[in-house]
Amino acid sequence: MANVVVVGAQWGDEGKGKVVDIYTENADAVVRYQGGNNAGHTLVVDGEKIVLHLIPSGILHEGKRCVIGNGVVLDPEVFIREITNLKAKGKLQDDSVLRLSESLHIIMPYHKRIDIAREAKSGEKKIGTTGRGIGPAYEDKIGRRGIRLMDLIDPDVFGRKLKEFLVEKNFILEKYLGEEPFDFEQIYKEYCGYADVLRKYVDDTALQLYRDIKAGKKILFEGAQGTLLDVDHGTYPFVTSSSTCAGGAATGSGVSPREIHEVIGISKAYVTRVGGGPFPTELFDADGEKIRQIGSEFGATTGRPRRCGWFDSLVLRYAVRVNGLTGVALTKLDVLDQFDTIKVCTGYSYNGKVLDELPSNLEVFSQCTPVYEELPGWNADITTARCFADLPANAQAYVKRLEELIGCPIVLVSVGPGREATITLK
Ligand code: 2SA
Ligand code: GDP
Ligand code: MG
Repeated sequence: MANVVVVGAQWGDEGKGKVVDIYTENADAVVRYQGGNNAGHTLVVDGEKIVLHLIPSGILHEGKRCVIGNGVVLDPEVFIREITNLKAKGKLQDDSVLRLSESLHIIMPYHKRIDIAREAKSGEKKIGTTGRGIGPAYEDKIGRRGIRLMDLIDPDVFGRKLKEFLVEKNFILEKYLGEEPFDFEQIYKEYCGYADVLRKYVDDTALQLYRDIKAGKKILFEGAQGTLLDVDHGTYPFVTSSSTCAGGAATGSGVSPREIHEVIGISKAYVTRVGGGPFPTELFDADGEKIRQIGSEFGATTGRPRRCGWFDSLVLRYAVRVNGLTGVALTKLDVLDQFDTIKVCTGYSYNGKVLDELPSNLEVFSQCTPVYEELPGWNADITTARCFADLPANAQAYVKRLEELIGCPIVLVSVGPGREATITLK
């Protein structure tokens, strides 16, 4: 009966795509509830790699409904490219499985231009966004000047709203950011073309999900980015502009919080972050580079190198708390196969004191330095392990120690990018 939310427990790219693909086996519908094509969720099935940006990671399972909820901001051009690519690979043969909330907000060309121009203007203080227009699109949503999918597919409403909103956007672009303004006719024509493709996917998805739940169907919610990128609970302002935590699953889909039964946090066996902002366990030495190379730590959307560091148990404890995690899936354990010693952060040193909880003040957080515990590595290839007993003793001890430190059961261990490289524990 469980409806499950999968969330990133760190700063994103924990391997949510892989885990959602696996969990889809036991679900009837998979729902993206926030973010947009800033996300890059990688699936490796039968050796074939697929990176999804908008479409839920359940799409490779035939017959499972894939829903893009009201909390997502959708770039129609990217969505159309993604469905075209999937169809070319022989997937998504039945369009009726893919449903778009009529209430989701549309990313417009001016959102992307503003995102990129603002970052360029911010110099040292830039967030390190993906440049996909995510922040500006959410600003317009909250500012009540967004264009929703239901507006886009009605040419009259779309034309009226676009004309009205473009006045302010062009003013900001020209006068404040020194950028080229947009031409109404050009956007209108281009986006009406997208609307014609999108129309058949549009639905009242909140109602559909309500009916599914009443009929006893199981829903899997797929979070994007991670807990510390949440606009409320993350390392603000170095965050994305949506509610990445488990609470976002309810508001971003229209499903009641009473219908959510489990929350699984996905965590790497170390930490990565892409973009700016504090990261206490970040490594600037050969170990960091080794993790980046072995773990192929490069952005799945932008290709940017990810910052790498040791496992931080304060981050995980925080994720357990703000998401109410019922379990943790620990990924990329195999990336640590070739280390003699592995460090784990157990506290932060700040102003002569040791903190054991993540400070909410960014000024404090930026000045925290990690207190480490050292564990022996296992120096063995674990990629073929398929049950816990297959892991070398030191790898087992590492997993057990993390479980103890974070205070939440580790329910899955991933030892490679492929679907098969997975150990289920509970
Ligand atoms: P944005 O574009 O406004 O959401 O950026 C704001 C911050 O959120 C971070 N962010 C991400 N962090 C990790 N992974 C993301 N997806 C891609 C991936 C990232 C990529 O899967 O690798 O390819 O670069 C993602 N999306 C947003 C971002 O770095 C900013 O810190
Ligand atoms: P997501 O955004 O959380 O879905 O994660 P990404 O797809 O951005 O990044 C995770 C990367 O790690 C992808 O390239 C995955 O194929 C890969 N991956 C996932 N789990 C494992 C694992 O256990 N071991 C290794 N080596 N790679 C993994
Ligand atoms: Mg990613």
